[in-house]
Amino acid sequence: MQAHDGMYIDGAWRAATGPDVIEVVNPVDEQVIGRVPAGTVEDIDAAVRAARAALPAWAATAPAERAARLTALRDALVARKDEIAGTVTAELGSPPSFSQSVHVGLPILVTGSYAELAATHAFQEEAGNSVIHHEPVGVVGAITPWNYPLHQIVAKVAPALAAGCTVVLKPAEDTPLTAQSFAEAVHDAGVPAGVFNLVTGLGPVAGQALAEHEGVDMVSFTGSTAVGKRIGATAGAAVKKVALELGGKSANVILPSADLAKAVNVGVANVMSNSGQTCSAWTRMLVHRDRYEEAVGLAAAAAGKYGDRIGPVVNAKQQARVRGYIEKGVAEGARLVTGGPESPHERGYFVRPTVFADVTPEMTIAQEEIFGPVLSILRYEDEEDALRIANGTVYGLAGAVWAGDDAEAVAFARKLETGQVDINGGRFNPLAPFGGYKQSGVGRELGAHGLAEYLQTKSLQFQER
Ligand code: TXE
Repeated sequence: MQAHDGMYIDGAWRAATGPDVIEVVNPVDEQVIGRVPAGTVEDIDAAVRAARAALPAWAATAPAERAARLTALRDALVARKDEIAGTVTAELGSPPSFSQSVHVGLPILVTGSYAELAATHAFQEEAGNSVIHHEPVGVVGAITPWNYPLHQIVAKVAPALAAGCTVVLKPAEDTPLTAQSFAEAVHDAGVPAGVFNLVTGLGPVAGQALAEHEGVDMVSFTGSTAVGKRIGATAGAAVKKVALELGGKSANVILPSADLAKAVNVGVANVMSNSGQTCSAWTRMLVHRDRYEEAVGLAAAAAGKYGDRIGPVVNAKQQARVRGYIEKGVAEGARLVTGGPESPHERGYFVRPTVFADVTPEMTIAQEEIFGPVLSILRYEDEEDALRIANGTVYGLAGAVWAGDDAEAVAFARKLETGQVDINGGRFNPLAPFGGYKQSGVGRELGAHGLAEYLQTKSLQFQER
């Protein structure tokens, strides 16, 4: 695949300062499909300087101008839709139709929503004798993962630009080609030089240098809880603003009055989607004991339908990690209903769609994020028990509640310690804030709340108003 051998800094592709490269591998056939430069501390420094230099002018633009650039960015993404979807499929191994509809379709929606929000958001308000201004935080260091390569970038860059911030992006090692296509779309959109900068590279080198850089006012990170905690600690020590979107172990609570077949089928599809590499995936299905075996049968049938037609996970390390969790589930006494740790193909990082029954809340597979196509089905005695199990992990990112009517599901959802709940199936809303309770993170992405993360407030007091 076509790859740039430099960094996008100050509106142009510049030669990288170091000799190292990162090989990008197609997880379906393990072939190298491209090489990008591994950024150094110097590359990060150059990008941060460019972002700082561009900040005063961009922060001072009228919101309508920022809205116009974001509309142009959405149009540029639409124009490159096929190209980017092909790149995501090549880097991540996801099926082409899913790359089109979700991996590129959602970021287009989100970019459009921020074009509108930039134009309509109240950047100024009044309270008594004060006028309150919502001003950009400054230079944002964005560090993103590979699981939704374009969406994770857009969920940070679009609100940051809408707010009037400038950005340095360090994307995941596994999916840098999508990030390069995004940089080209930003360029096509006429976003001024230095407002958006891209440095590809390794997390512990380029990522860490970005998180620690004194010229960065805010770090926005999505990734593992372990790295997120470190970034949070570093940012805290430097009194720097931070947004963290970390892991999840979300519960799909099926109350006795629910349409069981629908709840189970949608639940299985949710876990298998993107080969299970979704932080908000409903990886724990909670079913009342009276309908438990019926649900297990339905889940096995639904998972079985995938056969081997599920995409791979992103790399060999993730494959080994997911298989390790499946082995642990068996070792700890869970009942393997379908799937298993063996690879279905000789080549590629595939994992079989796997369903476990008789999973108890303290088991490792019920507590830790697996990030693969693995569903755990747990049994509950009554609603109180269901709530205790659902809230009984360190995470709180998403979840689902199914009941005979929405009101009953809502009453239960209000008691869940989690940032987003789908009621009787739900539907994606680019304006709904997304983010975690507990160790799932700090801050929110998407919609007006996502925009507010990139703003700080200044109040002006008058004697009379
Ligand atoms: O994540 P990392 P990995 C979870 C999921 C997965 C696990 C490991 O459970 O199995 O994390 O995935 C950059 N300073 N999620 O190893 O390492 C890195 O280069 C600064 C959940 O891929 O956290 C990449 O850009 N940056 C998640 C980004 O952090 C550093 C999505 C994420 O990589 C760094 C992905 C450092 N010291 C994984 N080390 C979600 N919440 O959606 C790494 N990075």
